[in-house]
Amino acid sequence: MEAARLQLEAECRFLNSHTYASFDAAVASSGARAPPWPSGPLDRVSSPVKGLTVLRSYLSPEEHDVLLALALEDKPRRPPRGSTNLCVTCPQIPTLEWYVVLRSVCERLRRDVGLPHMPGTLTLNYYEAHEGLRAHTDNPLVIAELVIGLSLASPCVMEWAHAGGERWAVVLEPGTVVIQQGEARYDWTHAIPPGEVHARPGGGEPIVRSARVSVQLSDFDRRFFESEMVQRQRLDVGAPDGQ
Ligand SMILES: O=C(O)CCC(=O)C(=O)O
Repeated sequence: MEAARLQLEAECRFLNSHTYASFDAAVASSGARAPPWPSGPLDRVSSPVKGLTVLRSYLSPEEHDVLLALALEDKPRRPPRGSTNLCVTCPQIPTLEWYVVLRSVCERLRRDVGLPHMPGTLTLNYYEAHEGLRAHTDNPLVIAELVIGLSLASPCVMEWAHAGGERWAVVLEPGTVVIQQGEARYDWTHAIPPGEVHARPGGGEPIVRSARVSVQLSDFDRRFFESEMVQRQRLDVGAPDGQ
């Protein structure tokens, strides 16, 4: 498994360098600009989860609003799916508009927390107020180590659990950035409980949820997109019941 994971990391880096070269050329000729970087101190949440970085209020309001508008523009028209959220994965960052702002946020993360590179696959998660996400660890044979999540639109609680029984929970406010590496990525699960109200970890006013979006950057093995499962889902997108 270790060899497969290392090969996946190397392939993703190779593919990314090609994708970025063509995007960078297009950005330069289009004159597209990302929102200015915010100033102010880094608000880093301390946690017992090794390899996890949680940065509160990391996105500027302008970055937040640009990303939310892009995510809502790209939202597939499908009915809510009960207790679990709608998730869309794009093999590459789909447009220049997405690239410009995500590239800028990743450059800032490199400056602030030493982000090693910008991942090249975009996953959008859409939640209705009552929807959650089951406890899981992102599959290490499909997704490389580095996973970055940007929280948008409304707050929720994310729960972390270690196989050894340790647990931790954190509020993800709009504008929070979560980076998973190392143990956080491989030895802990993360989940968002369903329900329109989340108890605040440590007590205090409960969180009344509304629709939420998360933008995730990671490196997927391209074989995933060729897999039968994904091809079947693609064919199903236009099905009459929308599922
Ligand atoms: O919505 C989030 O913040 C987390 C999403 C996630 O964990 C996933 O897509 O695997």
